[in-house]
Amino acid sequence: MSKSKSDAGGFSFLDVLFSWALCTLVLQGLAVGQQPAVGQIRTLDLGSECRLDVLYLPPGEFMMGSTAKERAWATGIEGGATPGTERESYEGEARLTKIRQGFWMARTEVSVAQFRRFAEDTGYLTDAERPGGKTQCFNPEWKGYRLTTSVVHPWEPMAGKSWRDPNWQFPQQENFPVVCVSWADARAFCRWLNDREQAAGRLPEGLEYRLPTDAEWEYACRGGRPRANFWWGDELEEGVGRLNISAIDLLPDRNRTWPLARATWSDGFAFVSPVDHYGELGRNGFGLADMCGGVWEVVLDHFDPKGGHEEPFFAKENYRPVCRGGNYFDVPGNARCAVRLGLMGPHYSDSRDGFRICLGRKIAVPAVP
Ligand SMILES: [Ca+2]
Repeated sequence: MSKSKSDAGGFSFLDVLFSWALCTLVLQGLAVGQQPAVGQIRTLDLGSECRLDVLYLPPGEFMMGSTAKERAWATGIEGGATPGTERESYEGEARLTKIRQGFWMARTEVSVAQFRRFAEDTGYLTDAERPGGKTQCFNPEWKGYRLTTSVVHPWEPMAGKSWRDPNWQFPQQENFPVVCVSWADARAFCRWLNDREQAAGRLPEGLEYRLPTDAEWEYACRGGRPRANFWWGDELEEGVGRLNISAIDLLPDRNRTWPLARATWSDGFAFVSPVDHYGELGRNGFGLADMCGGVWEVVLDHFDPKGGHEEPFFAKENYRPVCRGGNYFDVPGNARCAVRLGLMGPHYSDSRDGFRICLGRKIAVPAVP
């Protein structure tokens, strides 16, 4: 049989249609391939056998902020937060918020070991370590609140203390979250990561390592679940074995717990705990650990007392970074997904405050004195 003209070399309509369909599928496949799978892990090698995992979070939307019912719970018997303060109003009313671009969030708060790699590699001195620097640390002479007479706060500004020695009454550990670092220090850590990854040709086009925005943080904290007090739901009791807050844990060398403790179980630590200590049970729907409790996590935005913004918010003065998630010393009402506070300033640090990094779209941050 002789071949028809189209078989021999020309293209029939069906050939063209088939090629177009194949081409479209391949292009779609490439586009899909560019989107990492949810929960996909990138492991950063920080040198000296120190690593840092970031997990992919897809674009999405969530309800940011809290409801009147939630805020009433927070300041009630179980939540334990102080009624009558402005604090809960900082969360804003629950509103639909969009995360338009996926990003990679660190599984844990930055650890002492990870921060040490940065400090050793660059010789960087944190705000607390510079001449005249101070950081807020626990005062071991502290007797209690004396709420009926005068409030005596357990944390005081101290010189000579830093992330290397946050004045714990026990040895600092490499797997603790780093604390006593400021917003400026956290951003310097991110710059180091960017430089390092860029030099190694590992920094993805159009992305940067940075602090997550206020909205990205809360989206990440909620772990893809409907709005609730905590990432696992509304019930405090379901937090057993999931987080480190003020619970039934004796203070070092004392036969007492934090006086305002409300969690009715032992989480194992009166002060800081190792990152990801609670393993699978302590990880949310996105696989992120210690989003509630542990240490406060400073984010990129400046503080707007009316609530967090979908797009990052930067003030023209009063540069007060936002911190999220509560810490080991907080009552349950102050360690919810919606909780946010403004720090004193970009150079302020505290042994209850640390940070977590992400890899996301580039965001221009105005220069801050
Ligand atoms: Ca935390």
